[in-house]
Amino acid sequence: MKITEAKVIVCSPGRNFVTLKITTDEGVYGVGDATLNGREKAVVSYLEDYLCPSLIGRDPQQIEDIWHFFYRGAYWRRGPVGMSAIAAIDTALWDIKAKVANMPLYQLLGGRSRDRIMVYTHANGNDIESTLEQVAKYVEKGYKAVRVQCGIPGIASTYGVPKGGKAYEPADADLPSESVWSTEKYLNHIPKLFAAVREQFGDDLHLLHDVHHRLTPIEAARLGKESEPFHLFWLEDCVPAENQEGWKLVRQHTTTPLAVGEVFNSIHDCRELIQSQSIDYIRSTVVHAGGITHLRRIADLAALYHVKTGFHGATDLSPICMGAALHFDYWVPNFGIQEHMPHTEQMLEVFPHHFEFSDGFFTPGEAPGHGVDIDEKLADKYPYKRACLPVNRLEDGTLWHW
Ligand code: KDG
Ligand code: MG
Repeated sequence: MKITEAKVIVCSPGRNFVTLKITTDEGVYGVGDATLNGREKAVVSYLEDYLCPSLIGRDPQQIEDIWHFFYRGAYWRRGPVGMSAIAAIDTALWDIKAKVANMPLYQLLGGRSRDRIMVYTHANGNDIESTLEQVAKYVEKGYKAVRVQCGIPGIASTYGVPKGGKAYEPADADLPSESVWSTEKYLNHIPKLFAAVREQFGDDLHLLHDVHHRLTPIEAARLGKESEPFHLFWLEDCVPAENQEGWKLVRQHTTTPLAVGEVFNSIHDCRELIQSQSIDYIRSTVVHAGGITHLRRIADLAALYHVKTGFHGATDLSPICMGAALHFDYWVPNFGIQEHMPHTEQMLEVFPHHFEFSDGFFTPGEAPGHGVDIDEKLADKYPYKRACLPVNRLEDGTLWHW
């Protein structure tokens, strides 16, 4: 079997997605997600100008060798652009292998380790009251786990909270929009949200929160400590993680479980965090962390240190990433939870899929491969439109982490 075509498809059914389709001389094809929110075209160029030409004529069954050809062979290693491109190739190749084997991908990985996959979704509101209404809506839909974010008094807008009643979309402008951040106001307010959720919904609902990289380790330690009475499932990205040592400080001060990794693209980004047992959940997912092949290495390392998976699943990862992640979740022994920020009907129409949601849980479906395809004709109707992520400044104008 030989690869005859590797085509990059860019579309924007409500938001931008980059998809790689690899076709073989036997007619079997596979698809992979290559979307890097706000930097989509950089991955398109990396694939089209450098990687795709080298794929033609190769045996698509040699997934491991192809992975190393593009990782070691590039000389320049790691980084979100390169690793997202490699991930797309890897995902498409696993899709092909599973289709050739006539098996759903999870069977090829080793079979399922659970009956269904617990997901969490996002409840967001301008204030505590409207956030509680959202939580109630998702509990009603069957979700067992909900991430809560709310507006902070005195701050005009904040991460995770939509403007004007629309669905939350972070890449909101042609050029980066600017928001203002106050750590003090946030720290004084956010524990009140957790208290209100527990008060109204009791102890059984799994409660999550995303700090989105905005605190220093000692500030995160304070939030972790103050959150302890509300038994969070996790506190996510409480500090930026380039300095992996910083997390040890947070860890020493709190028993609140910690999650990190949606911006990681390599096992080396989380090696120290995992080995020092500074975290509880690793969030790197298929599209940004080198595909199934590399994510498997991360999950296996994590398992040795009691760290579970909790893959990133925002809407800027395409339904293809979601499908592949769900197969991985079905198999991976140290599964924790899967994020689910629902795609719109318009997006789901472009990506026909087999995964199913019921009562707070997903199953990946039994179709051969990862079970997600792209309708190219429909995709063509939605041309790319540049959309950038915002930047964040402190109240005195200093550029901060968004
Ligand atoms: O593109 C950035 C988003 O994927 C990110 O802001 C979402 O933090 C996020 C999450 O936890 O889903
Ligand atoms: Mg996050």
